[in-house]
Amino acid sequence: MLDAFAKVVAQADARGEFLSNTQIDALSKMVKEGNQRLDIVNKVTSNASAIVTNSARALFAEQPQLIQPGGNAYTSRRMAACLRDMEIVLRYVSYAMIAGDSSVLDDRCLNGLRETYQALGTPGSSVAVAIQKMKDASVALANDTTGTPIGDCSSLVAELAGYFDRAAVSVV
Ligand code: PEB
Repeated sequence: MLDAFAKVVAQADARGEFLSNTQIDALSKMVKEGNQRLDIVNKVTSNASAIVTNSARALFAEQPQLIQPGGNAYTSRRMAACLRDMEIVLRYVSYAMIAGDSSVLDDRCLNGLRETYQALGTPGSSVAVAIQKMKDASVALANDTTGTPIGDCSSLVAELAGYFDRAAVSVV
């Protein structure tokens, strides 16, 4: 598991070189935006339960067959597994966001997930829709400047969206 700093060190060390100016500039930008990054992670983290529940509700409204007899979220056991899976993905996205690097998400959550869903007979495409809904909710929260100083968070929001996209693509 790497963060943005460890990643750059690993890359430079693999070449036996000092950090490049480009690498230092990118890290410098990351430090400057540190408080905004923390705010975004805090918003996602403190609203995790609402993000998961609302996204699940929206998924089941669009794909009601999932909660009908024979559906992949039918019976409270499967429903619980589904909500838990969504929460796990959101949690790892929040870790990637704080680290500024996707490796924790890739290695500990997404690696092998598509195959797991295939083996379980759980529709990966529906999981991807659930993840996209969590992305929309999280991006909306990150863009909501109520009560916070207005600054340009667009690159951080794009980074956040990118982690969700990465997760969604990996299960289809
Ligand atoms: C991944 N999900 C399930 C299982 C595993 C995961 C390993 C099988 C074991 C179990 O049930 O606990 N676990 C999960 C994950 C990590 C992990 C992401 C990462 C570290 O360790 N059902 C639906 C929706 C979708 C869903 C489409 C959006 O209708 C999910 C939620 N996951 C779902 C369901 C099961 C499951 C298991 C229903 C239970 C499947 C079954 O037993 O029939």
